Amino acid sequence: MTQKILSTIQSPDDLGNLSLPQLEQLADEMRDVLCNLIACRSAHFASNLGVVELCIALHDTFDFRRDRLIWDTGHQVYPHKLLTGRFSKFDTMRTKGGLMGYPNPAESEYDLFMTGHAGASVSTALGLASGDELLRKEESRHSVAVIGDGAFPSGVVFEAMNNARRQSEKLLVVLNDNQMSICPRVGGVADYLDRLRINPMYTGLKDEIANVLSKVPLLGDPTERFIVQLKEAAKAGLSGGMMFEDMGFRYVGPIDGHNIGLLRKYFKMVQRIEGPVLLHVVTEKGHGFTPAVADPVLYHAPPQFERRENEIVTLKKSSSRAYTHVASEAIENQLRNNSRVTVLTAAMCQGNKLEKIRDEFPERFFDTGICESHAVAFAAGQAKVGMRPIVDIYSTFLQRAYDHIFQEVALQNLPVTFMLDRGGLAGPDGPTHHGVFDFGYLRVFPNLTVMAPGDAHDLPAMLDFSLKHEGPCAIRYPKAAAVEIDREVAPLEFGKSEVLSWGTDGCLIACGALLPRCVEAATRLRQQGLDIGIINARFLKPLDTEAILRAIRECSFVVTVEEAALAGGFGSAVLEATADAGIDASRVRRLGIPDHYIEHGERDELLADLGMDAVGIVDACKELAGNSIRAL
Ligand SMILES: Cc1ncc(C[n+]2csc(CCOP(=O)(O)OP(=O)(O)O)c2C)c(N)n1
Repeated sequence: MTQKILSTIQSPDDLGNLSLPQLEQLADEMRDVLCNLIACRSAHFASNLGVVELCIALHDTFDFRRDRLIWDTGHQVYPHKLLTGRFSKFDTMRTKGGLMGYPNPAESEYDLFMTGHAGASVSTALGLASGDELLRKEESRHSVAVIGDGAFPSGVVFEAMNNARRQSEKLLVVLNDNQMSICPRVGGVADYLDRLRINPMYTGLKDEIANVLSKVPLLGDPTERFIVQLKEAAKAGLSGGMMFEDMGFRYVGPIDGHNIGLLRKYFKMVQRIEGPVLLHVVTEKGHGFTPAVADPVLYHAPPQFERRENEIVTLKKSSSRAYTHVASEAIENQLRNNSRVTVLTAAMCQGNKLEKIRDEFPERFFDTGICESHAVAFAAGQAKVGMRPIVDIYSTFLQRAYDHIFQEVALQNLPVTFMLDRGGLAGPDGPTHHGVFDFGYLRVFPNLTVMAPGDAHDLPAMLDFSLKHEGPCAIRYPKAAAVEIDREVAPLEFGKSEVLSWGTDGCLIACGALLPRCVEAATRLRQQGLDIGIINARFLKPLDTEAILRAIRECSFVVTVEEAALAGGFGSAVLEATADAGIDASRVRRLGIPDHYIEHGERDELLADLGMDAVGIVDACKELAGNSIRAL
């Protein structure tokens, strides 16, 4: 398909020149571009297909250079990028230096916040509206949050709604209800939305509606009439949404989110309503591409696929086994062998590879929805009465639950196991998803044991250890292929590292899955005449000070290697221990994530840029070896 219309759209201003059929044609062209992208590389897909018409209608009605728009989470922002001047760069999506897969203010004035975590849109939209109102710009601006039904039950959304009535006149929350999170949505709010869908306004029990609405005179301003109609329908119990109405929102909908004409009409109407409005829009995840509609879970962010017409696709799955697989198999074993073990995910059943576990152990599997804070506090409750909960949450999303890790778990010394997937650089998702702060944020809590497997052998042993340990534990591993280092694996011992070898010239101490790169670097250095030892730290907390300080005392230099922020991370812990022991730390070099946000790109590319691949580790060692030779 040629993008005859899309290629003429430089900005949303150009939409105003198009007729409704042309806008519909534009929607088809945008879908085609989305399909072409996924045929090149893995990216978010079904959610984007679902919001094409919604996006067109929003940009056609509002002026988001003046009005404010926040796409919650931001994974469904591709159509928005297509309409806001980024079509020509679209094929660079999610590649290093190219477009980001999430909103990015550096790319466009239409992207206000860089986002990637779910749930904050209503708060930020409310803050924008409140700020605009306080600054009293001469024209009033609208603030719009578009939020999916998966993100909607996040606690923070209700915190925002609880405050909306008092704080803004011009807030529109568009609830994009496609009945899916990544997996089917869960919980009481989901049931409530299902009930709203059977409301006569949506199902078209026109007689009933017409009967009530016929009381409203047909004369006068259409918006006024619309508002009176809404009130009449509410009085007659037909409009639904009373939960939102009771919270101070005018509830409108549900309406068909694939009908551009209807969407525009409703947007124009709600623009004129004073006070916060919740517009309930029903869409289909994957709309317009049959395989994605049939399997929206797989097509949420599918692997690259080959496209043949609209029906037949071949997915190019990666063959390598990832740490996530190793973790889910280890969890499954524990569930099988210990009836006290439970597992919790916060809406990431698919990402955490827990589907088999969900189906086999439904009573001990808990999907809380995108509610990480609740998941952690809930696990604490289970642990208190004698269960052994495993909280399986991506490193970056666990940040949401920080206070509960502290108060409900660590402070109580409860035996909760945290499995932090995607610890380290998350690749093409970029800065919102890199799990690089966890070493720093976990290390500060008394009682909490923090481990990072050096390779795939370590991970099941760490889980086993944690489930026998009387206190909370965290195990952190990356989004990467699960490499196994060929060695005689030392049994896991509390607070003990594994010394792979002692070297006479220097020592590499890895905390986590960059260990294989250290092994590779040491091999290369040996070929160049340097004898470098390797330590697999295994424990970030408690730190194996005995082995680590011995290395610092005995070797000409030590390099610590971690895929985590240097600030507060493993290397910091080593330097603290060195200073506490009164040892000179000047020959310790730390490799890790520097004090800035890391862009998106393939993990290997990013590691190479940061000097954290085997080449970078070799270079660091050679430089230090040169320095120490000169110092003699
Ligand atoms: C705090 C947080 N937890 C988990 C995720 C992972 N995640 C990304 S999209 C998504 C599903 C969102 O569902 P919904 O809001 O309904 O949007 P849809 O994809 O259905 O359009 C999840 C769980 C996240 N981005 N942020």
